[in-house]
Amino acid sequence: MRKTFVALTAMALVGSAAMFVAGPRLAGAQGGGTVEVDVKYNGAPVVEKLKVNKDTEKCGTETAIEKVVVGSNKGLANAVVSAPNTKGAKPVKGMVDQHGCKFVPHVSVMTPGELELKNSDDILHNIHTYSTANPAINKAQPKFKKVMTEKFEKPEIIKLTCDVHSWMQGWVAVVPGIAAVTDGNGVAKLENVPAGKQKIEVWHETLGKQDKDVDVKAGQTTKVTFEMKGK
Ligand SMILES: [Cu+2]
Repeated sequence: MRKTFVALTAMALVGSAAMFVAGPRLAGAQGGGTVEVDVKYNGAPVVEKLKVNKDTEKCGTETAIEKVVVGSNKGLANAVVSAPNTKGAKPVKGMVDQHGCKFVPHVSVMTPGELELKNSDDILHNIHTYSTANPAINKAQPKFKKVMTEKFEKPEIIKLTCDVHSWMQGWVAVVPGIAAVTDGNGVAKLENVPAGKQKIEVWHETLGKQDKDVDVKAGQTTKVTFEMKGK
């Protein structure tokens, strides 16, 4: 009975997602532009190294907690870039793997809906979120459970931790608009952003938040640079 219900729900979700994608994509192709966001940080990288003494065959004996990752040309990695007020963003399912006793990717974005949490480590993990707008999750994921699906319906930046491995930390940004995460060079591209004045927001786990208004032009790439300040 439960299986049937899950299958029907899944079909309904796939169906509505497909319809949802078709509409805005057409609109975007006609009236959208690209916003290329450069996030810079003038300070030093912050990486904390820790000795590990648990599940070392999967986790290794040392781990690095990368709080501030700075690449070439002072580019800041792992920053969430978004146009939070854009309507009809293409649905993006959340996807995070627990691999080598780390959340991979360390920072990711999703539209409100489902997060797929993988466990490719073959050991027990226990996801623990500090969400407040969404129900908090504190759930064991034994080694045989390769995938767990959770729901985050409300916009929020959620911290992920693991109660088995205290050093594990990750972030999932639930954003209703168009969003992306900066790469190793501090660059992220927002595609199909509706033309006109749009608020562009940047968030980083230790360097905080900034926003700027950008004039987006249809069929063109608009560049915007943010300088994050140390705390
Ligand atoms: Cu874990």
